[in-house]
Amino acid sequence: MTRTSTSLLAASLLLGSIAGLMIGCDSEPGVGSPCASTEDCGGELICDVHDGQGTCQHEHGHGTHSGEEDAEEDCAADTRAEHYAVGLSKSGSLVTASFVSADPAPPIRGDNSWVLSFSDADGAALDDLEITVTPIMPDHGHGTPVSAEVTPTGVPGEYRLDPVNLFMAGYWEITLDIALADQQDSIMFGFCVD
Ligand SMILES: [Cu+2]
Repeated sequence: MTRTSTSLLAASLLLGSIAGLMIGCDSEPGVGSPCASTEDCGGELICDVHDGQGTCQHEHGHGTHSGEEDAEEDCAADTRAEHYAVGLSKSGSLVTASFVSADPAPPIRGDNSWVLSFSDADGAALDDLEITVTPIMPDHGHGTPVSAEVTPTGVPGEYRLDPVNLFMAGYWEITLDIALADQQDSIMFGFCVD
């Protein structure tokens, strides 16, 4: 092998592992990264595909797909999940976020488009927010490779989050990290999708 091809190979290996680290969780590169088949996932991970979107996962309850109905039943009874309604709101230390709409409603497995209204403790609409949306499945230890775009709707304090990608049936926690001026807040909604 020539020197050039060796360093090219090293560079591509390095790039590959960086990409894996960026997508996966910090301790286990690979978990949550997109895949077409199990060969794309290293080690003991399997490629878990739902609705044409696959991510590398540890073999968990529904990894074989045979236990999927059980997972749904468990999830419907999950006391952590909120019941979606227009006006459903959660407050952090500074900010309150309320649902203006969800499309579809209630949230489903797959892509969701949400509009939320953000206000301060006095109920005043908050603009110029920087909002990061992070959906995870706490019981499976993974997120989604699809990131939601956040755009102001034009109505004061209102932002559209789209797509909120909840690609697997079960319980999801969607965390909104909010930066306003020099302060930070965080709000979490939990939903069960099937
Ligand atoms: Cu999962």
